[in-house]
Amino acid sequence: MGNRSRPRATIEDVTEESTETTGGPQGPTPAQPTVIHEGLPTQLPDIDPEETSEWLGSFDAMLESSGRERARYLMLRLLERAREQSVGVPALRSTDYINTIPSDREPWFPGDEDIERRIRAFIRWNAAVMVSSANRKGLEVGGHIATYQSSASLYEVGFNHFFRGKDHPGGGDQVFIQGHASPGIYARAFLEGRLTEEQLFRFRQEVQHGVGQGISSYPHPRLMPDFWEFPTVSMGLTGINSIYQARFNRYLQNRGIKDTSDQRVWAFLGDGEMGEPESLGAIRVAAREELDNLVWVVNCNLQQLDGPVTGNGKVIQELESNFRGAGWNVIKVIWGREWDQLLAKDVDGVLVNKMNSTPDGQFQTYSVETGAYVRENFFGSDPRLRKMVEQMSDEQIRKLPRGGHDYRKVYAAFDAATKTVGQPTVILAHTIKGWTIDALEGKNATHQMKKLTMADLKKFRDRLLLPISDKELEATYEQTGAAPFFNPGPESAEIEYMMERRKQLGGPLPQRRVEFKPLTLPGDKVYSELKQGSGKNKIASTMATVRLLKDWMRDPEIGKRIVPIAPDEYRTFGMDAMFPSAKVYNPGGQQYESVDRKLLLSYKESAQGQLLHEGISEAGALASATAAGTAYATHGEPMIPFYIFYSMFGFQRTGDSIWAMADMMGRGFLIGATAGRTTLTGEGLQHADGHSPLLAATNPAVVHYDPAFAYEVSHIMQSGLERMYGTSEEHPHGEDVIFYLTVYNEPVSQPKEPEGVDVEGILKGIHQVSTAEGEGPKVRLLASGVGFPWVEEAARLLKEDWGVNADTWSVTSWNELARDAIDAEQWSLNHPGETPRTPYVTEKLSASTGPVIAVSDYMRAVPLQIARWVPDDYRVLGADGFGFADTRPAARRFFQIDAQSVVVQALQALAEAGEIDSSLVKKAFDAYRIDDPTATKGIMQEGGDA
Ligand SMILES: Cc1ncc(C[n+]2csc(CCOP(=O)(O)OP(=O)(O)O)c2C)c(N)n1
Ligand SMILES: [Mg+2]
Repeated sequence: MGNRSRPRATIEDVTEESTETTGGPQGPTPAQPTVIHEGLPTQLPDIDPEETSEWLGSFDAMLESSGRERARYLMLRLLERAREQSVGVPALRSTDYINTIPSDREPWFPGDEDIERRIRAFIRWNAAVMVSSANRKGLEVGGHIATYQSSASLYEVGFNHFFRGKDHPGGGDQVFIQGHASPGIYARAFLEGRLTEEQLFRFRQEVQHGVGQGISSYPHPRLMPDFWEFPTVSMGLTGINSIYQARFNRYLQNRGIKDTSDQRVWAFLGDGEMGEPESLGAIRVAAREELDNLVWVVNCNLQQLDGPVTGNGKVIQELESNFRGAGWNVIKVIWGREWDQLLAKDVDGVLVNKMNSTPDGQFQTYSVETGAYVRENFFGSDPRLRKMVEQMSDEQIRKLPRGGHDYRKVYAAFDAATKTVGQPTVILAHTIKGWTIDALEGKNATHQMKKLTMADLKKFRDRLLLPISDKELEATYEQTGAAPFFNPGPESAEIEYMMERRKQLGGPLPQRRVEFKPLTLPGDKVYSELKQGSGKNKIASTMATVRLLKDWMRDPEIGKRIVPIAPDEYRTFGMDAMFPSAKVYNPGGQQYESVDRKLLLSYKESAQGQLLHEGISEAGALASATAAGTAYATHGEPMIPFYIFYSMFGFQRTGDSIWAMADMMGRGFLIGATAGRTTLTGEGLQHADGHSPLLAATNPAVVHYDPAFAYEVSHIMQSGLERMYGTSEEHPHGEDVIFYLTVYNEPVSQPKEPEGVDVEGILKGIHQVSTAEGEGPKVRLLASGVGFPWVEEAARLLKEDWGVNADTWSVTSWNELARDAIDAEQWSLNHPGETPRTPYVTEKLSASTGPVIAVSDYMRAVPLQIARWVPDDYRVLGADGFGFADTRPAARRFFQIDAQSVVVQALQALAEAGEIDSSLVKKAFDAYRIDDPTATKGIMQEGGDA
């Protein structure tokens, strides 16, 4: 012990050394033992100090006589024994840098290892040749060779022994394939006869041979809808999406919609990719919900794009502690079988210690160096290590393989993963990037290498033992600029074997299948309530939307297919009324008495619950929406996500996930509630959404609406259901779009639906609400969403105060109007000599005259999208800039989007057109003080909080 006389550490000298001593003997007195670092506290009173002291004494004696290695071994054995005897001790956060499954516990390997090696060699070759050919002179469309070469064994064990195809009686597995590994997946599909040689030659050429005739760079269901199921190349999304996919499978099971009990989700990720917050951010959800239907395989080639993932550290160890801490089953596959004999000789742990203490950056260097270098540097540091390899040649040392390339070790890991109950599993596989291609292996620049020279190809062929002659290689290279593909033909033993394996496992993979199930959609009756208006009351469009949702949920056909999703805001959106009936989904049910159990609307969780209450994770909620919105394809069960969120935290926060959902051809409703830059007044800058429609406009699958009235909401929601879940001549299986509605929490008077309302206009994006009557100058006022009452008020002021007549129009979708106009122009471009097609907005506005003033609670760029096609003077007001907290009138005056600002803008347009005297503009400006927000002090508002 000692060291008690050492002075207390001051802040300045709290170095690693001093912290170590303060936590040790200097710290708590012996009567209060230290708390085990991150483990269970040992603060229970010592009931037998004598016995304790004997144990400690024996430990000290053993340490003295046998040394630290032996002491460590015994401690670990004790921990293991304690666990065997069900004594609760904290788990270790990480284990030694060796395989989790010792060689004597590896299962019997049921395959033909030799034939599977040959299959792997063919696939490796074709994958590399495909990428290399796509980079021949004059084409150079890129691609990645090295990722698949590092992970071929991982995939092939899966394909030959584990992944279940769509025809499996259990429904098949769902496999997320690492984006950059796609060449290997195409190469396998080629051998299986699913892709032709011609298609391989068209890798990354998706239009020049005819649209859809090439094959896509990465997994993109939208581009190859019969092939890919899950888009993965935006790093990180595989992590979160696969977790929520596995969870959603359980949801379908628990709710009695589909038996998914025999379906597994596999996700392949890169070790660099684990740096994305979306990769690790949701792992505790998987553990909490005991998703033993989920297996992750992290391909730890220690390299990302430009260099090592953690040169100074050990990424596998770091990940192990993360996953263990989160409650996952972790299986490390670090070393190939050739190391087993060395480890068996490692009686004093010196080899394990060397493995534990060698940083990843150094392992990278060993992977490219000679055997002599490894002997000198890895084994040379200790005479015991040196001795261990003295019988081995340099070549044998150089070839000591990593576990991720050892087929049997990988098989053992997959086998253990599929037998694990109650926990998700992560397999951390140690590999070399570019393995088997000498020119690429382990080099920092490997990721970017896209082309192999003749010399590289020959070496690669030799290493794979492929029967391709130099002559054939050179002749084809000469002819096509690329090496020949290799396919021994369907009658060869290898292809027969692989086909048979797939047949046993339920058919080929990946595969996307849409077995369309038509739904009987609710009739008009369910929509009638919203069309009645709110009478004397005011209701916000959020409430109107939620009301319709509740009615949908009562529908006998579609009711159970609706998947309401919210991060943490059901109450905010008035949806807590659903708690008692629909209940919050929790596979564990509710094991506590709810604090509000005596209330009518108490919080209620159930394994059969319908509501997904995600906790504060928009990324998780969106991943749920994705799993639900693609269930029509991934499960043959159309499910209808209704994901409601603060609009500011939708497209801005999770836009990339929405993009992936669109790639997957997901469908459903995204409801951006509390929308607008000035409507959620109290919450301020970070909450004030003045631009989500613009972000939504960038996603071609997203149909955005900004309804003003409840009756518009009802038509829009009905149309969404019909377009996405109904059938039409053009889209017999429904349309692959996502509906995005921005709705508000400002209570407004909801008018009854006018007789003969222009439904087509509502759905296409614009309809006229009122028509100016009487003589005098005329303007047209356009507004969307919560902005409509401002133009209604402006029309009144214009008439009463300034003698100007104004038509009012509700623009339900600026985005759709702009898209239609762009389509029209493109059509015209493609039909030279024919009468140009008139955009819908132009057609609508051509029937009347007068300057057009547009306003919304968004930045000007939103209404400006249609500027080119408005057939008159067009002026736009908008809430550009950052939001802030104040009352709505103050905020709207600040941004100059309120009724008075609209009036002044309208008068200015008329004055410039010579329709009115320009002095009126100044008069109005002075009267309203539209440049002065203080003029709105004291104006009342209702319900401004979220
Ligand atoms: C979100 C995102 N950021 C950046 C990239 C560009 N990128 C492509 S591959 C890659 C490195 C991948 O490294 P790792 O995950 O370790 O994969 P592997 O080594 O298996 O190829 C990067 C940064 C991307 N695809 N997605
Ligand atoms: Mg990597």
